[in-house]
Amino acid sequence: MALLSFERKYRVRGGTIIGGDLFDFWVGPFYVGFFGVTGAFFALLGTILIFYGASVQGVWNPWLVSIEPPDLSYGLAAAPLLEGGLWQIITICAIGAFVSWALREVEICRKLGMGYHVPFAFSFAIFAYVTLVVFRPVLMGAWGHGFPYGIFSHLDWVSNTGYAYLHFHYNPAHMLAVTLFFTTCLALALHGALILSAANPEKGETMKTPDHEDTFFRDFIGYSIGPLGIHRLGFLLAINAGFWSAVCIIISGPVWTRGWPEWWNWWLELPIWGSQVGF
Ligand code: UQ2
Repeated sequence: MALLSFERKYRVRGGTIIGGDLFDFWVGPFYVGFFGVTGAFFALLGTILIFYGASVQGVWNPWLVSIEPPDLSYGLAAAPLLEGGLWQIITICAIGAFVSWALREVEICRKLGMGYHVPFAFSFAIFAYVTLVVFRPVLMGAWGHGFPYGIFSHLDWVSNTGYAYLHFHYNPAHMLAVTLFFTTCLALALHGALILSAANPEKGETMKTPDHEDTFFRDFIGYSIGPLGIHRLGFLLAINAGFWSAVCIIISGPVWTRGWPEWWNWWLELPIWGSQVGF
């Protein structure tokens, strides 16, 4: 079906979760919907508040702008606007905008009669963010455990938080998450390269089909996961990378308070070693 006739067929009313027909329209190429309106509201308000914070601080170098969370002494209370309150409102705006974006994806899926795989996948990224700025701070008793909203300042936070556990790479969930991120890159590099090699031929030649793609990997390693399978694999690798990232930070503090290298003492404490080894 040509794009224009496809759009005439599927750019139709319905599929909204909330608001009925009220916001069920497009602005140019963009579907609006109730969640397009809430998303625009939260994104705009959050952005304005970041600029307001920058102006009060007199910091206009984009690398150095930073909206800091409240001091730990505020605990889980609301802080004054310029002492972390801005960070708290901006966090609400960010979550509001991210969730609106996911629900707008859901409405578009419903219009098209598609599965919810895209919003489901995006929800793992939202989950990882909310773990950093809500779940872990709440479990540790202070909003001050959230990260600051700034380019260099959030890097400092990551470094400091890592060193607070001596060597974060010894965190077993961090190991899993990193491995999943790298494997996601491997899978996408293989997939992108395979598709380009088959579907983007030299001038004058015709493109190859999935049979060629399968045959390449069968010749190469005796196995092809298949053109649908590679997307299932990529999806699983990516959502697990996000999920285990959230796990690796939520257990740092709320579950394990000492250095991560020490966690591995369970290995030395196994009762299988000779008496002269371990403890
Ligand atoms: C494949 C296939 C594709 C692909 C890729 C493979 C025709 C177009 C990349 C090969 C992938 C394999 C063998 C899995 C690799 C495993 C990991 C954990 C990275 O067979 O089908 O479709 O794009």
